[in-house]
Amino acid sequence: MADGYRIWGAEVSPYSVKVRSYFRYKELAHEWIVRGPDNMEEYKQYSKLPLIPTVVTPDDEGIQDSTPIIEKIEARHPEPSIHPSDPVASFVSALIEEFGDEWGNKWMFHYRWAREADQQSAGKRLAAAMAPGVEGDALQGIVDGIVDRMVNRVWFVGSSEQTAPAIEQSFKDGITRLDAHLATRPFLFGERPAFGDFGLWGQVYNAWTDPTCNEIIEASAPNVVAWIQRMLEPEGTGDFENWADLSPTLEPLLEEQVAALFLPWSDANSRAIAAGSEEFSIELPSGTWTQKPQKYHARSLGKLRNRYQALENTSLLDPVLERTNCLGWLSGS
Ligand SMILES: N[C@@H](CCC(=O)N[C@@H](CS)C(=O)NCC(=O)O)C(=O)O
Repeated sequence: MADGYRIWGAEVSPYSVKVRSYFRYKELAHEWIVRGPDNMEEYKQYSKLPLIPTVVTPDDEGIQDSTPIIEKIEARHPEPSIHPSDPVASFVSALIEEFGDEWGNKWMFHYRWAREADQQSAGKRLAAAMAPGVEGDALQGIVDGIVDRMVNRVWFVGSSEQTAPAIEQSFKDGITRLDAHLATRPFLFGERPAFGDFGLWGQVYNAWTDPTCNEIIEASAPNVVAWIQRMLEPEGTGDFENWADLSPTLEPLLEEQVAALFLPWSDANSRAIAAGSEEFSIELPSGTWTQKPQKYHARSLGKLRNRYQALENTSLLDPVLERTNCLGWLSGS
């Protein structure tokens, strides 16, 4: 039995750094293990799926999937809580966590593999972890293989010539909204990080490590830059804010990004999975969006809807969800 937790991950993996940021915030003893050839066999023993992060608990249980990982660890170590006590803020935090994981990932993944400079930058960092010590032409050969594989996989998250302008506009608009919101607070929900910070941050931080997104964020969003850096080793036990204080700058993000783009996309994706369709198309305000459905996201939308339906009293939450056009997508009405 080890003293602490072990996290298999990589700096280039948004879900891995999300979980690491959470462990750092909670001050839980852990070892960060960059998955590579030297530890692959051990990694496999604990991983049902070939994905990172994989967390191994002190009693030697392997757990995967960043959202359930955080939920499980939070149940074991509830203080300091990552869930605001204000019921509206608490649900919105979970909504933003899901938005970050699923839509923020489209931002990051699309930009990372769309342009030569980003492909090479990420390809080199991935290759360095996969083949430590390899240099020169041999390293470039690995980079080229990675880039080729990833560029041919961007359709998986819905990135294509058709959707590229919509994804890039969504990223820029989202960053602008986040910057305004973070102008007067260190974290999305107040003086300490919430569930929503971790999910969204993993993606935005990774985007920031890539040249094109780095330039956009650095040029236009100083408060987002400060938050990106703060969330690497988050600290803070101050209070979460009430919804009344958060709403003026968070509701525009909910309305323009979560309700107008992400939830209709997620609902259409989930219907396509249920119908066994090979492909789905949806009209978003940014234009037609066509892609192959993503099974994992249908499950996570189901979990978010269950979270909403399990709430005993939604009298404060519903007007906010209604006003921002999120309600119908969550309540099924
Ligand atoms: N839903 C999972 C997604 C994990 C995931 O997609 N991980 C990616 C890296 S960010 C991965 O492991 N891809 C395959 C690989 O790198 O071998 C989570 O939240 O942990």
